[in-house]
Amino acid sequence: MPGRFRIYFVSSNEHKFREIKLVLMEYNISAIRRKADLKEIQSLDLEDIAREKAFSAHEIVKKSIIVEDAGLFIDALGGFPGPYSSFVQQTIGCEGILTLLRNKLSRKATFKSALVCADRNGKLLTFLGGVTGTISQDLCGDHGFGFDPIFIPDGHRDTYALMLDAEKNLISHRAIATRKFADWFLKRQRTKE
Ligand code: ITT
Repeated sequence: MPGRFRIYFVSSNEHKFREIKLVLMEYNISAIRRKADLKEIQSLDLEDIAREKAFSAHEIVKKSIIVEDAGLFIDALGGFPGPYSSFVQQTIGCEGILTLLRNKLSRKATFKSALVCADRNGKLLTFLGGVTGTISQDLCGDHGFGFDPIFIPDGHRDTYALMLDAEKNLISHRAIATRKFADWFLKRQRTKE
């Protein structure tokens, strides 16, 4: 059943869309996907990257939109791959990260998400989410995407890839940012009514 409210989610990534859509359904908000490979600026700050993406997405869609930028920040690698997560996933992948961590004492990492909403007039608002965890010794699990098979969130024994979307959505960096957005969005709709 379609939600009472609608928002466009602009992304090239089907997995991110599925996760965000599921969270927003809880708030009666329908996420509609617009596929676009948005230009990404070079920055060490996910928020800056997401805001630029939101600006470009709004130029294309010309309606209220959300975009999201996420990255895995590994302590022993000085925060790498962080904003370079997409490139690193496409090149050395999860196995490459495990190789880089061989012999490292710390396997601590943080998954971060920056979700940016551009309203109808192009005004930008940012919502952040983060989850700390550890990098597993081996790849584990078939669900999800990207670095899911090697990230174990704190307080859990399983990697993200051993969780179904609905389970990952109870705790993930993306779900935290998305829930912050949904709370703000619904509050704004109520003040309009
Ligand atoms: P957009 O078009 O929305 O930008 P993208 O795939 O480039 O899609 P991001 O820049 O947000 O998405 O993420 C960069 C990469 O980080 C992504 O391709 C994955 O490899 C990895 N990643 C992001 N979120 C993840 C998650 O929840 N679980 C596992 N890997 C993730």
